[in-house]
Amino acid sequence: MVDATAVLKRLGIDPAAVVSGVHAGSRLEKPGGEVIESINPASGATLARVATGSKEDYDHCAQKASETFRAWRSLPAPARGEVVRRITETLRLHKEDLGMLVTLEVGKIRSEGLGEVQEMIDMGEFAVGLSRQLYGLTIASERPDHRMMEQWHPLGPVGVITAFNFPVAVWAWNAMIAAVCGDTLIWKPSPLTPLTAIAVQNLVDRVVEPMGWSGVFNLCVGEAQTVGESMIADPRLPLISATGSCRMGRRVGAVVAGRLGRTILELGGNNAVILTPKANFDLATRAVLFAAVGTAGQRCTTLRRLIIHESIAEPFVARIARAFEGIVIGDPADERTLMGPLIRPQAVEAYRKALEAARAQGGDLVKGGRVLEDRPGFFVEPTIVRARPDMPIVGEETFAPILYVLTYREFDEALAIHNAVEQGLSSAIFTDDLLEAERFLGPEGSDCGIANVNIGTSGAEIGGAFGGEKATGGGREAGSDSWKAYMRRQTCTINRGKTLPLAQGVKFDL
Ligand code: UN1
Repeated sequence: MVDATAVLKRLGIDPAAVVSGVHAGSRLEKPGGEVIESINPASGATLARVATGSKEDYDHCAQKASETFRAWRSLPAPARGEVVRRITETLRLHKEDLGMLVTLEVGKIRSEGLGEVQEMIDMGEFAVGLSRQLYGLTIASERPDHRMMEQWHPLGPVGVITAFNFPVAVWAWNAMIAAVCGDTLIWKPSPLTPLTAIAVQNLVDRVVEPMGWSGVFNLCVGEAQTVGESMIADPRLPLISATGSCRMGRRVGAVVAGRLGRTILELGGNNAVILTPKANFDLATRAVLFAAVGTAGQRCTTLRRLIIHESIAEPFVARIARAFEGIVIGDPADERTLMGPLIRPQAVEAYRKALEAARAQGGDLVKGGRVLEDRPGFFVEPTIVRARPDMPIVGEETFAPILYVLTYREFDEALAIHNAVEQGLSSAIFTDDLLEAERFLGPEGSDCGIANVNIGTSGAEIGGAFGGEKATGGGREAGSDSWKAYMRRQTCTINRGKTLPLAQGVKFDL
């Protein structure tokens, strides 16, 4: 048994007290919102109670973030990078405990809990390097003795809304980049995972307080209706970066667009693998297992649809079904476990309902399908359903380990099935045929933000830009040039001459 109290205490959380979920520069002793409970989904037990923020508490955070922005934006970017470097170092020192807290609060298996913290560390290191870059361009000017350039300035305080399933890594995608870009932030984590957020905030505070930079990173745990709505409507925040469901994204997108603010939206996925007869089946088996069952099917990048050539469907599905039998479901803190619980009873209900719908719409259950009611916690079996692409349930993202198997005859049909869903996050093809792979990656191939060859749909590295198209929201976070969304671009033209030539040959002489 893990000593949860000891883990929490080492991360600055006293589970015997009501823990404050609001840090506006420093911890607010008595936030005014409701008190919520953090539940361990593997046991149903309460880990701690958390006081959430009221609208007024949110306002405090926004004020602090705005005030601090005015100074932070003028600190040279490499000096901001030094703050991020120290935060990253602190995360590295607390990787074990923080990873364990992810396991306790989200139910991720040990290796995935640790992997999540590693993703934060990777992000921090990426951001430190970036702090000495943030490159602009010089552009050839058409006017004599003129120079044109493009530079990037800090944008402002950023609102960061994260989901339960990557409770800390997605904060790092945003926070590490925003900070080196000269932005401050207010973080609204999922109310299902307040403790991981508070633990991260405590670690960050330990670094930034002595450096005089409290107020760069602010935290406001709270409900969507209070903290979330205040945040998205707040004109002080030029950018809202939100991860969650398409429904949530539609609301955030509409409200922020209404005030002509910017958003980065990372919403639902309905990710597929196309498996062709030319695939390496050993590789494909392992990839399908991790992508479909990893994190108990609760990643945005989870594999939900297997689009397989009809000639190989029977044996391959049998092979996957056999492999499912070897998956140890149970206590995520136990090193042997491969699949932990779902996050809460509502998620179990959604799993049950999706299977009911699949059955009613003509799907065939191949494997799994049971809720494991014989134990405490919110456990279900990983499940395979033979389905048809036109079944409405196949178009939906159910945050649970349900894999729909769809068959195809012609390669073009596979691509059509692949792209025929609302969402467009992650995708993959398994084939050793160069032309099939290249067609998948071509403009008429996968319409997703992430497209892989001989790799599953989940588990992206931070170096690339992460995000998707269509109903996934279009935002990009983490690596590549995602940082540009956190800055404002300025085009500058400088005249070093003594005359004033006008662009486009316009004459305007007295
Ligand atoms: C998410 O599920 O919101 O690519 C993020 C992956 C992880 C991130 C998932 N690196 O699966």
